[in-house]
Amino acid sequence: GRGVVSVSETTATAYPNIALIKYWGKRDEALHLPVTSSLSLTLDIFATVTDVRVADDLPADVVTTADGSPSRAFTAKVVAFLDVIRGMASDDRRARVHTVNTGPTGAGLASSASGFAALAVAAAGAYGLDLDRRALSRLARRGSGSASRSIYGGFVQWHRGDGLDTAGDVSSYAEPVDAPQLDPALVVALVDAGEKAVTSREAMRRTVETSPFFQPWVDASKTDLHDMHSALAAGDLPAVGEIAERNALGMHATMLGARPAVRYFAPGSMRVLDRVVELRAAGVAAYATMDAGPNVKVLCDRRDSAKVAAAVAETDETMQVMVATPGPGAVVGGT
Ligand code: 2P0
Repeated sequence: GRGVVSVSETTATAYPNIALIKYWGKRDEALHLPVTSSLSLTLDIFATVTDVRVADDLPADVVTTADGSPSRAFTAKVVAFLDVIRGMASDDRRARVHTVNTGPTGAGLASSASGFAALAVAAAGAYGLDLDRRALSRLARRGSGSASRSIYGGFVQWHRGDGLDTAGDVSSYAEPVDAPQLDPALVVALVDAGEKAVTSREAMRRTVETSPFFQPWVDASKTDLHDMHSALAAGDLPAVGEIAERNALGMHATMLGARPAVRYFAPGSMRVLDRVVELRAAGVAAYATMDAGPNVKVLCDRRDSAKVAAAVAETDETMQVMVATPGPGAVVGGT
């Protein structure tokens, strides 16, 4: 240095998103280019707040979380992500990253989506990159595919994009999808808030490489996405829910077909899925979706959310049940 330490710091907040049309499988592992396009709803709970402080007197990146220091694997992902940003900014300085997650980590509740969306916004700011939303969504994708969607609030589509390398990277971004007539809620049933046994990254890879059911789901997903756009535009919640549920269960079927199989369903998940079927039989429009973990999220109208939450909670008195509604995109600043 020149005897003066230069420091720049940015804090950002982002929320998780839950996919109604899932992202499952990559066509490029390094750039996180997906096999399919996906569509999600950003939530208003479980925010991640991340602070990035760049200083030229730091010998190495330092990553901390609310409960101390994170796993080696998490730190390695953050450092790799910062390397991408340093390349874009032509800036070699190291950074101190502090991240606070208000939701459970690694339990299929999209902590990596809120985490890398917040990190993308905070690190872009701290390294002085002036990026628009689309560029931020492409950047967040480099940390975790689903993070591209958490740059925006509400309903969001992440385009698979075309081609590989630069062409793929440029065309695989997220953008918001309008659904002005819908007033949805997602009831989140925390069947098990612990860390999952198989990471989604490993589970995806195994599914793509070994499951005979993967390609049929990819084909079906195209139809699901098309139908989902019609349902969102029409404000047809039962149609949105039916499409989301079939897409999610189909994704889990691809995993059950992997060798060895990947199974995220737990007994408690099944009880919630049964309860959702009972709710529908009783005339309540409620539809389930599940990600890379045993937790179940139930899509319904906001007016039905208390009733749905109570019905879901009855399946296990010890289980935590939360009601989420559409949340905002990633922003600079704390909560
Ligand atoms: C999704 N999931 O669309 C799907 C559905 C889980 C099940 O995106 O490898 O953490 O970092 O790109 O984004 C979770 O995978 O995976 C995920 P990487 P990510 O939300």
